[in-house]
Amino acid sequence: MTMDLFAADDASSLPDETLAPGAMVLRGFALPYQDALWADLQRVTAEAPMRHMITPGGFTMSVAMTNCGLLGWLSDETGYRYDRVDPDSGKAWPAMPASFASLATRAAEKAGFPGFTPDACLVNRYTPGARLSLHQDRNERDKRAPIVSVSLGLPAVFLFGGTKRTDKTIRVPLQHADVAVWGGPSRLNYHGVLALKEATPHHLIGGVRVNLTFRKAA
Ligand code: MD3
Ligand code: FE
Repeated sequence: MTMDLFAADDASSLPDETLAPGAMVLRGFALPYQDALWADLQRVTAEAPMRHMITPGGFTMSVAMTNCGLLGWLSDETGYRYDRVDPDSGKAWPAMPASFASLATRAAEKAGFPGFTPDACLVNRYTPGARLSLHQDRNERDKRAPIVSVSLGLPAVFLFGGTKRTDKTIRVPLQHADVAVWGGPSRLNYHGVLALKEATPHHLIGGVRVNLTFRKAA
């Protein structure tokens, strides 16, 4: 019998999957949005450039970040928090583009979380070698809302663990335009991203990986 999981027109080449209760990967879900997302991201980064934040432990993060929406995620010597003001400009973060918000709402709905209206979008940019060590996302006030993440550009390996740091982790490959939704019982699971490998540049995004994470932070 011939498997039809990897049909020729499935750009992601991997099937959608539920990783744990509340955690779903929607393969290629962002493909119809990719040009709008990329154009809108250029406007966001023109206003709030990517920067390498400092961890509370005094290390410079290998992942470069910026934000859009009402609230932006920040790290500095004093800790992690959300703030309405970009400390580099002293101004509010750029507004969340409509293309970003509608993709996030539709993906959340498909994964079983209707009515998701994010007020924060953290933009992460990985160059080869950049990584995100195992952590929980717990700075958001409303833990009932899911987090939606959109992968663009080079592929990466995502580490998905349990609710304790020492729980077993699984490795999940994430490709261009894959969208993941993390909510319900998975909302506080530990997770991270392995060091990005050098690869042939993506035709739209180039030789980097960009991840958009949508949150309800207020
Ligand atoms: C699993 N970013 O910015 S988002 C982050 O690819 C972050 O840049 C990763 O982790 C990235 O905090 C992955 C995926 C994600 C976000 C929240 C989660 C996975 C999650 C919350 C619970 C479980
Ligand atoms: Fe995270």
